[in-house]
Amino acid sequence: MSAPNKSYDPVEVEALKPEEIERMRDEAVAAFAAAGDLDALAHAKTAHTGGTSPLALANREIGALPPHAKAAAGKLVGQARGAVSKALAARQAELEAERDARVLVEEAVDVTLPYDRTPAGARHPLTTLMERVADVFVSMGYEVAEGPEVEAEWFNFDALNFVPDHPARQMQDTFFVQGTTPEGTAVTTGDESGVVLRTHTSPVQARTLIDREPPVYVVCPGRVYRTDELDATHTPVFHQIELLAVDEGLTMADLKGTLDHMVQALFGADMKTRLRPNFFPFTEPSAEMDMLCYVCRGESVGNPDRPCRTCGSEGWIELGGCGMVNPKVLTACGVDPEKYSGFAFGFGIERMLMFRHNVEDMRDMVEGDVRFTRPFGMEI
Ligand code: FA5
Repeated sequence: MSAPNKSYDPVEVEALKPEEIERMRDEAVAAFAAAGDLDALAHAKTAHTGGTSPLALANREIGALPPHAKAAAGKLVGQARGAVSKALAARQAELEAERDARVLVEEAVDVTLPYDRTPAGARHPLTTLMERVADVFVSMGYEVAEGPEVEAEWFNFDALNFVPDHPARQMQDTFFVQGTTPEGTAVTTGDESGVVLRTHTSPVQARTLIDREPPVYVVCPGRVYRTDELDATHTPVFHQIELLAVDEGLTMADLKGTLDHMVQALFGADMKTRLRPNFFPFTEPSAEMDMLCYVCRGESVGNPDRPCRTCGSEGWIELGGCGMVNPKVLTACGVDPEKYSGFAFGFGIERMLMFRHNVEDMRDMVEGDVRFTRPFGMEI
C-alpha cells in the first residue's frame, strides 16, 4: 500500500483511473456471464471479488489517498464493486435455477410407483430344493402324489410289510396319535389308536397303488415325523422325497439309471451313485444309495494330501434307501406281482440340503431366522 501523499493526483494512480475501474468491473461481469456452471462461477467469484482481485486491490489504494480524493475514488470503486456483486448474484440465481431444473428431470422419482412396505423375505431352501428335486422327475413324466401326514398305521407299516411285531417297526421311532372324544377325553392310548404321524413318505406308495392302475410313476415330497431329538444331524420333523415306479419289466437297472439321472441333474454331469445291500421290509432286494461326494468327486480316497471334510475322505455320501418294490406290497395293494414289478427310493431333503449347500447344522433350518434363508435367494 502506498504512503499518504499530500500532492496526490488521482489520475496519476493507475489502478484508480475511472477507465481502469470500469475495465475491472466489465471483466468481472463478463467472467460471471461466461461461467457455464456453479463451479466455474465459484472460480470467477474468487478471481473478481476475492482479497487479491483487481477491485479489492484498487479498494485498498483508496486508503493511501489524501482526504479530498478519497470520496470520489471510494464512490467510483464502490459503484463498480456493487455492480459486480449484483451481476454475481444474478448469475448465481440463474445457474442455481438451471441446476434445480436439471436435477428435477435427471433424478426424478416416480412417486406413483407401488412401494412395498413389508420386506419381501425369501422362500425356505428346503421348499425350494424339494420342488427342484420333484421337477427333475416331473420333467421325466412322473406325477406328484401326496398323502396325509396324520396317517393310518396300516399304510405307514402294515401295507409296507412291517408285520405287527416286526423289529423293523422300531427302526423308525413313531409318534402315535391318541384317540379322543370331540370334548378332548382320551379314548385310546396312543399305540392303540391305529393312527400315527407318518414316519416316512413310503405310505404314499401304498395309497398310490390302491388308487391307480399301473403303470404308475409318481414322486412324493412331504413332511415326516420321528421321535428323534433335535441336533446337528437330526430333527423330529423333516422332509423326504419318495419315488415309485411300477410297470411291466422294471429292473434294478432302471432304478440305478434313474438315481444316476437325478444326481446328475442336481449335482452335475459327472455324478454317479452306488448301491450297498440293506434291508427295508417293503423292498426286496433293498439297498442304501450313496452318491459320489460332490466336493472331492472321490479324489480324496487314498489321497492324504487332499482330505475331504464332507465325505470324511470316503468319496461317497449316503443319500437314502431304495430297492425293488416287495411283491408282498404289490399284492397288499391289489397289483399283480406276476405282471408288474417296480422300484422305489426315498431320502431326506434336510441331509441333501446340508451337503448341497454346506449347511453344517440342521438346527439352522428349523429356527426360522431370515439371516439363514435370505442368502438362498428367491428361486421360483
Ligand atoms: C426310509 O425312511 C425309507 N422309507 C426310504 C425308502 C424309500 C427305502 C423307498 C426304500 C424304498 P430311512 O429311515 O433310512 O429310510 O430314512 C431315509 C432318510 O431320511 C435318511 O437317509 C435321512 O436322510 C433322512 N432322515 C432320517 N431320520 C432323519 C431325521 N431325524 N432328521 C433328518 N433326516 C432324517
